[in-house]
Amino acid sequence: MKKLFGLLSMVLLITVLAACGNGGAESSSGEGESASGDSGETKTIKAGIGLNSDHPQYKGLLKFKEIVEEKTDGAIKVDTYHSGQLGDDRSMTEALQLGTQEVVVPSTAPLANFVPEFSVFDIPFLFPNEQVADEVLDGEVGQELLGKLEEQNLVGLAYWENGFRDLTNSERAVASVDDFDGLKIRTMENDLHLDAFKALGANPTPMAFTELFTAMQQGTVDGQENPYATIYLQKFYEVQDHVSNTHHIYSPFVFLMSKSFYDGLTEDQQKIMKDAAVEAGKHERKLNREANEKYLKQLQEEGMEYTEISDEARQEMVDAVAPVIEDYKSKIGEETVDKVYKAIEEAQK
Ligand code: TK8
Repeated sequence: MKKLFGLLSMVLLITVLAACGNGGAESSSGEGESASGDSGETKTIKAGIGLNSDHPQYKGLLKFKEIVEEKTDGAIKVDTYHSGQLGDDRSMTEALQLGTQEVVVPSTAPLANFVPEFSVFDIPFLFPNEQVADEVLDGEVGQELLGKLEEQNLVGLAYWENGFRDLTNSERAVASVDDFDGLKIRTMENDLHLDAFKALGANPTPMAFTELFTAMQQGTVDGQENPYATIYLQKFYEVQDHVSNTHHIYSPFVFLMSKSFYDGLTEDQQKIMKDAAVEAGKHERKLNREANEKYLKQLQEEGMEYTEISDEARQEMVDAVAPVIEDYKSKIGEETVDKVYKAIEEAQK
């Protein structure tokens, strides 16, 4: 009897797992179902990110979970995974396309491999500050770009923030373009980043974030670039000695949902997803800005040497990457580039 019961619960478990695993693609929930799920069927969202549980990105994901589970009365459950437990940005995005994962919040840079227009945000020194970035991303052109993700079986629900990126390395203090000479810098998997660092004189290598710590530890690369919050919370100070406020790029995150899962939801549920992604994003942006403000000091307390980039030195960097930007305009799409530049101008009025 005991054995039979064990067998039955096993079968039940497998059935439940299979139902969750298909990402709701063959959803039986039907059109008329309310947000709270009249049929009593529970859907589970597997949501993964690359950063660890101390990072605002994870706090944002927990906020999303809280809102969704409350607003759907438990009809949709959210399981959260951090630290690349489900993979890196690129492989998780592919999992969304396949319908084996429902949510990921990647940087926009690797997304350019799916929708080239996203590379517009990889133009160095594009956004002057976070407020302008918010306006452009949450405004018309930002939302238009999210729409392009549909062709890739992805639904872009909101922009979150990774933030302004700063350079760290284990070789030398970087104060100007000359100091980049030959530095082995890990970049995100993005061609524009790669070419921009080459133009600065560095020796860049693209690599998934999940490989980065070990690569720095083993000396495969000398350095990397990420916002202070990541440098601190991922303990990069343990393997990096120098940090400079290059602020060379503002890195957005995009909150992505698998299209097959999203399409299987009721209209009410879809709205709950969108609202929750936006709301959680506001929370994440706020925490992230607080974090980026406080962690530079803590990095110095951990023993990193801080080098300030003068206005003059930054202008040299702007000039060094200018030909690369020119070259990429047509690859990104002139129309998108122009629209973004215009929106930035508008936002500064
Ligand atoms: C986390 C990444 C990461 C990004 C990078 O998954 O790869 O350097 O800045 O933080 O999105």
